[in-house]
Amino acid sequence: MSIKGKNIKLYMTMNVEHLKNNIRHNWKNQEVEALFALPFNDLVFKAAAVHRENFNPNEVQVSTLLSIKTGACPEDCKYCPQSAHYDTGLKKEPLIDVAKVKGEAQKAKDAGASRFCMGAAWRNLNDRDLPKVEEMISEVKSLGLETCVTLGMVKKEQLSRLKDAGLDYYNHNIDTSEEYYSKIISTRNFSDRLETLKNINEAGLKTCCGGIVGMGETLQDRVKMLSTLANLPEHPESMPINMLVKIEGTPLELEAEIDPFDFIRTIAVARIMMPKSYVRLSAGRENMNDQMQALCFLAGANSIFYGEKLLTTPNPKENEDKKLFSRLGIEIEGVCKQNIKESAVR
Ligand code: SAM
Ligand code: DTB
Ligand code: SF4
Repeated sequence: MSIKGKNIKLYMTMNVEHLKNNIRHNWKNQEVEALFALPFNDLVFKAAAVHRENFNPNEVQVSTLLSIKTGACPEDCKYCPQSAHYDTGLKKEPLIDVAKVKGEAQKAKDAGASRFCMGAAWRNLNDRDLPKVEEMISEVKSLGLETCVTLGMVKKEQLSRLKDAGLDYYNHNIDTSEEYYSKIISTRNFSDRLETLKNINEAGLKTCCGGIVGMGETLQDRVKMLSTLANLPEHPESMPINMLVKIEGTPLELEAEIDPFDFIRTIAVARIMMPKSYVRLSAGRENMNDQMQALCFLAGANSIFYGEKLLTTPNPKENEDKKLFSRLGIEIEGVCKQNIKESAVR
């Protein structure tokens, strides 16, 4: 077959209505492997086709993060600067004041964020901290922002209270494949993660769940991680794909660099498998150039963390992201331009 003929065949198999509503929960690892094995251009083209059938490809949702309790975490996640098991030189901070959270949320809103995500270095949410977290959520919600928290393991009754306080999303990542999980974390197991995800879903909250790429996992681990996510009873509404931020003092400090194309492939496969999920280009953007980020957006990423800090590590400044968006003709989703205070992003 001529190259032209092959391209037409590829296009015919892609440009069909089923791309729109093809929500599947029965992905087989072999099929996912086959997606990863496609030539890069074919994979990105397919992912971009699915993306534009389901979203405006020139819009990106932006969320801002705030660490509400920093460091001294009892868990031993090998990637994390906040684990008490490693000496990363991080300054610990107890649960911060509600007024501080409100101030930071207002700044995030002024800079153009539509969602505010509060993260705590906890193994699980303790009932003792619940009232203060509820207050934080309702204050952020009252500013007209979407709310998200990531607080570790959480019970259904606690989630109902958070929902009543105005919570929209709960972030809880599976991080990697079930098989690789015990190589990365020993203080909890993969089924603990799935149990919490079940609680989130049953409490009627939106799920934000994804993972980390570049922790020394194999291609099979990436395949299995994405299959687990896609085969959940419902696809997570929001799916952060983090590129490992290598932190001095953690066991993954000297991990080998991931090939940027392999990272982009992971985004593309996630987009194809979960057509209606927001795939977030998450941690690691400080180590990505503009071209790599542009390819991630082409491959179906349509959300970012926005603001110069993630939880404890740096992230590109808002004005850098705005410049990149402007060069790519990308608009921030759901935010009226007049609402973004110019002074807030300089
Ligand atoms: N303690 C809670 C938990 O682990 O679920 C919430 C906070 S924890 C910092 C949230 C997520 O941040 C982790 O699941 C992981 O995916 C991500 N993360 C932490 N450190 C990271 C790093 N160095 N590079 C990339 N992602 C990281
Ligand atoms: C997610 O998947 N990535 C964010 C958010 N969810 C909570 C956290 C990234 C943390 C990167 C390391 C740090 O800044 O501490
Ligand atoms: Fe603690 Fe979460 Fe970091 Fe693991 S990822 S050490 S649970 S803060």
